[in-house]
Amino acid sequence: MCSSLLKSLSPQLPDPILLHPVTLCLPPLQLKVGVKRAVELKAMDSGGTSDPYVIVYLTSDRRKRYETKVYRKTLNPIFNESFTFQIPQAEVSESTLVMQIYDFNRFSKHDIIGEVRLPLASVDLQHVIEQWTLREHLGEICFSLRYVPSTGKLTVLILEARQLKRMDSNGLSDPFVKVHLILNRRKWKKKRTSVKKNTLSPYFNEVFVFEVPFSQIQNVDVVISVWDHDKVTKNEPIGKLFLGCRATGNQLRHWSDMLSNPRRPLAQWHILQPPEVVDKALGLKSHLKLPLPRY
Ligand SMILES: [Ca+2]
Ligand SMILES: [Ca+2]
Repeated sequence: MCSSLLKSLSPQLPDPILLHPVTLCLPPLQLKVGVKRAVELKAMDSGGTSDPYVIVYLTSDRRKRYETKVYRKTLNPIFNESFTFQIPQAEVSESTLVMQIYDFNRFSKHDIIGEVRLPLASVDLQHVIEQWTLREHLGEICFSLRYVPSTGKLTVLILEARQLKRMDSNGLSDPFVKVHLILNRRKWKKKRTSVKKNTLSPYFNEVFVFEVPFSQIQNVDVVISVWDHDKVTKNEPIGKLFLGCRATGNQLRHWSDMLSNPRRPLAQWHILQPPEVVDKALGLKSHLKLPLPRY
C-alpha cells in the first residue's frame, strides 16, 4: 500500500526507459532446479513407509509443472532429477519456487507430505544454491476481506480450507477457524466459526464484522488460525497466518489490496504457517501485569 501511494506521488521521470523497464525485452531467465533427495520423510502408509514423488512449479506460472518419478516404499528417496524453467526477468522478483512432496496411492488421493518454498527474490540466482528444507504442509485457507473506511467496518468472510493436516487417529480433523484482531500488539477482539467434523477440506462461509476506526487500521493485525476440535483433549492449532501493515508476502498484498479497494470484498487463498512461527513474528505483548517490586 505504502509503495503504491509513493508511486502516485512521485514526479514524472523524463527517461522513458526508467518508466517502462518491461519494454526493454530482456531474454527470459533460465532456472534449473535439481531435486536431489529427501531423508526421513513422514510415513503416510499403513506399512510405515511412503511412496514419494515431487512436484515442482513457479508461482508465476502454475500451469507449468514438473513431476519426478514415484519411489515406492521408502522414506529416503534419491530423486536426482532436474527441470528447467523459463521465466521472464520482470517476473523473477515476484515468483516463488515451490517443491511439494506427495505420497502416491494407487487407489486413493495422493497425500501431501511437505513442501519447500523459495522466493526467487531471496536468492542469488547467479550461483548454484543447495538447500535442505522441508516444511510440513499444514493446509491452505481462503477468505475475503473488505474494509469500509467511512463506517470503520472490517468484514472477514471465512470461505473454505483445503489439504489440512490430519490431526486425529482416523486420518481426519475437525477444523474450525478463529479470527483475532490485534491492536498495538495486544489481543483486542476475537470470533470463531463453527466446527466442521471429520474433514480436511471444510467449507465455512461464515462472516465476521469488526469495528475498526480508520485511525486504527494501520495498527491492526488480523490473525487467522485453523484449529482441530477435540472432545476429550484440548483443541490443537493446525496453522496460522496474519495480515496487516507488518505482514509480508501474500498476506501483505491481500491487506494492501483491501485498503486500496475500499468497500470491495477481495478473496484469496493463503498457506497456513506453523503457529509458533506466526506468534514469534507477531511479538505479542503479554496480558500479564507483573507486580512492581516494593522497597
Ligand atoms: Ca502411498
Ligand atoms: Ca479432532
